[in-house]
Amino acid sequence: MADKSTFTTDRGEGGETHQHVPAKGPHDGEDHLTTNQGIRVSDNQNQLKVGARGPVLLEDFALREKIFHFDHERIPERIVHARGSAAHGYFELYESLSDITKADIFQRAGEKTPLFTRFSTVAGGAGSVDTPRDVRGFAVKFYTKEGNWDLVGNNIPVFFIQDAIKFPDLVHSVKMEADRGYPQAASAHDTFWDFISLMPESTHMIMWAMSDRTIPRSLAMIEGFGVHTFRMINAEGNSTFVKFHWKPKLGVQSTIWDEAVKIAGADPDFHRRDLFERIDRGDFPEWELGLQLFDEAFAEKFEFDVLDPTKIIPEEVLPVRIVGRMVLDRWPDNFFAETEQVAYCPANIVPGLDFTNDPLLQGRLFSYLDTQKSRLGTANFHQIPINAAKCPVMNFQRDGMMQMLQPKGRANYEPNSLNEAGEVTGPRECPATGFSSFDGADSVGEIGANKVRLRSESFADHYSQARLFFRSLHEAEQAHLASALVFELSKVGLVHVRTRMLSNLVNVDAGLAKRVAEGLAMPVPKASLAAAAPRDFDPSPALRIIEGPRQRETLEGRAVGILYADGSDGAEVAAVRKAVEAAKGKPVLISPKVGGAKLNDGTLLAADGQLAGTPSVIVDAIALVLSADGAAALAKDAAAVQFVMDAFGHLKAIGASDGAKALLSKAGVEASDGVTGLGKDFIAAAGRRFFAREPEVRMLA
Ligand code: HDD
Repeated sequence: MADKSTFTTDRGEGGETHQHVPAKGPHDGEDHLTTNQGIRVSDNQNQLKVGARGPVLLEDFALREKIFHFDHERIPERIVHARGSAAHGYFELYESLSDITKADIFQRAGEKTPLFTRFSTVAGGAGSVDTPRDVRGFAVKFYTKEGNWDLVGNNIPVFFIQDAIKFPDLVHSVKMEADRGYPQAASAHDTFWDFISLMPESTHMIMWAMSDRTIPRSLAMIEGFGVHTFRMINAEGNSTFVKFHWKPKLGVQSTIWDEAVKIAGADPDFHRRDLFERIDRGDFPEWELGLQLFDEAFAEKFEFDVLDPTKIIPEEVLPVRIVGRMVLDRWPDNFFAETEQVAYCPANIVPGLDFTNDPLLQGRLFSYLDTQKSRLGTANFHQIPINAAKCPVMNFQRDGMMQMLQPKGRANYEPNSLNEAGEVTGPRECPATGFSSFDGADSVGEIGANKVRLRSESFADHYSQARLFFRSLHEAEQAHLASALVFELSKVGLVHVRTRMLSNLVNVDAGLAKRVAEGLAMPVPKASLAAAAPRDFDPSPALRIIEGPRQRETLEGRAVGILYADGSDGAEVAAVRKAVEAAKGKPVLISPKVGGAKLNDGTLLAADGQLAGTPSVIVDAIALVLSADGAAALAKDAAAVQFVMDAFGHLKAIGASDGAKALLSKAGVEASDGVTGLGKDFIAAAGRRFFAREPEVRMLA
């Protein structure tokens, strides 16, 4: 077979000859293009035709195989959490927990366990934007020496519903509406609020969903929660209850709603890109693993049922014990092979951990295994490298579609006596080291003797913790939450749904209900019937972001946009850039043209982004390093004016050179906290948002 790197195609018209030269490659080495059957491909540019202008031949197997494979490239997207981004990393244990659990991953301080973590939105499809108002999935697959442990949580510690049987209804209501096929990735529509207003148990989760938690600044700045109460079992077989927490090293930070909406347009992949770039530049995202550990006596006296997934245990009541950290330090080689094919399942746990009877968790234990078969097409999905355990896997499960293993020998059942001595061949069960379930012998594990379709009375209080959450927030966050409710309910056409939702809100907080009703220009209805009267608890500062224990006002891990143009002072640009880097921030150079601008010292400084394509919503603070002429020119450019106006409206620090005045005044920037020169005070301000400015720039509920 001729190995042609250059060939000629006779176009057949006027004797004209068309030369096609494929890009140079290692054609004489080992890297030959082949079909999936290993046949070398001679031409990957032209299909086999009867003459240059003739029909295609069916015998072109290279063409047919390639198109056939392409036609089947997509697999069903996840029914929820379809949009996600993931990375590899490790878990490092700080201290041995051998007194509490026998799980191998928690035995030896300093030991690292590889893991793969996927973050996701819930409602939107795989191609939807990264920044809708939505819960974020936080799923971690630990490849432990005793098999895979999946901690499949969210960035919110509670859930919408108490029984798994309601999950399909919840998801149907939030996804695009059945008849019209919209809206995509948005809860602000009739069916969602219709369902929610009829499900009082969702009220606590709704408070979180309407709070700033659902519009995070970065995936590296969200908390994670295992939600359910689990058990840890030690070598003696004793059980300790546990709730899992992930605490981000960079602190918890959110965007402003108007900002999140604009980011969706500016960069639909905002969170994915951000995660990729952090890892790419070596700023590895990091979280600490925290545990809330408690015993039966605590569970007995706690005001709520620890099996109820719509309830938290406030950190002030039961502190979070930090036991290790997770570092994400490697982006997947291939998005599809890893991020798309990874199959999490809450039922994947290891000896030393156990479930509780939380009815939502119990339902999840079925759902995930089932969905993987549907998505990945075969019961052998566990053999895909990203899902494969990194410890020996031995059993007699056999065959099935896409079987990748070739087990040897005659034994495919157990017990057997197939070897010459008449003994069992192959792996055996092990009562001592195998996974065993806690015997349930405590008041939390107790199982009623009758088959019933009942919700426990102890799950009946739907409002007290919703109230606790709302009242624990900073006043700016309360205003955001109230405004989010107004925004969402304003998109609800069915007036009776809005009214019913307001009735539920009266049970949460009369002031909140009044603010939302005023925002909708509707009367406040009577409180809806509550199964249990709401109670008052001491606020939990750990629940607030602003001025809470997880807020970090720092430039570390944050970005500063430096806007410059022709005539800008080169020394000033350099100084701001250096100061941002010294504060562990990321400078982003922005100028009207990506090739750069000519500074006053005559040098051409290339930009990271073109002004029109790099709005201020993608950075945390802005520095305007402009000459008077430069600012006057930019004052006539909508992108520049919007750049500054948005930074001000999104409560960011603005540092400006003396020359920048014309642009500041065109953008309506007034003297305000956080509007500074370019010196130290700017760097000090740049890691913060100025919430006190908000009433000047936005009407909130
Ligand atoms: Fe779920 C995916 C988290 C309740 C059924 N869920 C999924 C993912 C996360 C969660 C993070 C994405 C995993 C990934 O990145 O691939 N889900 C939760 C949390 C819940 C919860 C924290 C409540 C505490 N989920 C829940 C219930 C059911 C499901 C009650 C069904 C009874 N979830 C699924 C699923 C998904 C899923 C349909 C879709 C894709 C997948 O599993 O692999 O099985």
